[in-house]
Amino acid sequence: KPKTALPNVTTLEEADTNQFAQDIIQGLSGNPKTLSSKYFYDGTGSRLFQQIMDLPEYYLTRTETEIFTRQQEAITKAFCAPGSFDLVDLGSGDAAKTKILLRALVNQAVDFTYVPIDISLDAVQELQLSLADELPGLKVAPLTGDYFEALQQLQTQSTNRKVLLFLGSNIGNFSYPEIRNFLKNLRQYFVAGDQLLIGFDLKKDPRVIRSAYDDQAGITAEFNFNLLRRINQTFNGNFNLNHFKHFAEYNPVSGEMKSFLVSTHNQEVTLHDLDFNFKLSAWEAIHTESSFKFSESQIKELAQEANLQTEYVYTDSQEYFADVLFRV
Ligand code: AVI
Repeated sequence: KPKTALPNVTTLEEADTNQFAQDIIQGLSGNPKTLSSKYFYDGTGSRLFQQIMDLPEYYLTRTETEIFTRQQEAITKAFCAPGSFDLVDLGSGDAAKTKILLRALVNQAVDFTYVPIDISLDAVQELQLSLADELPGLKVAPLTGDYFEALQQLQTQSTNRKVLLFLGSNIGNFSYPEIRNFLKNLRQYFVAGDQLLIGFDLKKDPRVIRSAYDDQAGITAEFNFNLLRRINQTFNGNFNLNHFKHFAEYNPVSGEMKSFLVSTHNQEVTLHDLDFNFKLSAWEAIHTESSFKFSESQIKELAQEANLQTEYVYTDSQEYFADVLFRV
């Protein structure tokens, strides 16, 4: 990808190809085999995810949009303490949901700066253009790259109070130890009075959850396959996509929604540029993603462990999803 940026986008590190290579070799050498879902999001992957968010089965985006649409006043009021603040949006993407809150804040003439942070430079640039068009008065200071590097960068350029958004159940793509670690790391960038609004997908009818990750149109399967396509392209590999099946399984005890690519044949795959080859047995699975679902008590427990105060829990009419506001 070209390393170009709009003049006022601060570019941190490009997705690190060495790290990608290392993670792939490690994941495919292990037992069970794994690939990290953080590598889903190249250009094609991000476009497929946009399509997923519009699928009838994928309730997450719609329910969080409902929360923001119906409760925008309460949510934005809860952000506003005296003085200006930075509204930091981790993994902003196209910010479709955040824009509901941004519009409400702009309409209330609140003094704040919007700081979208995304790993994808393309996404941040597109967002910046669309915001200039849709909310011309808004102050925007985007950052791209790794979340924590971006937060570090933000420390050097602003001393404003922070309200951090981590929406869309992105937190569900972390394991519990990763969530604990993430919240602990975040705390380093906060001072007393800062706030966090985190979107959690809630436990519900297991069938509703499973079909969100195994849609009729097969877009989620494509999204999963795209990871193999990306590896083929990046490292001159020969994954044969016709020799895999997408499979998604939900465990209602652990709340873990797991996605796999299952090998339909005994096969050998070579990633030429990495001088790496490995074998897959027939029906051996590669675990590609976990999307955890939470109960309210699990959320409160995580908050307590991270020493965060739970201020409000906003839910949709079906209680499918919760946006929880925490205070440091
Ligand atoms: C980005 N993340 C919250 C999505 C999820 O629901 O875990 C990614 C996704 N995977 C399959 N469908 C959507």
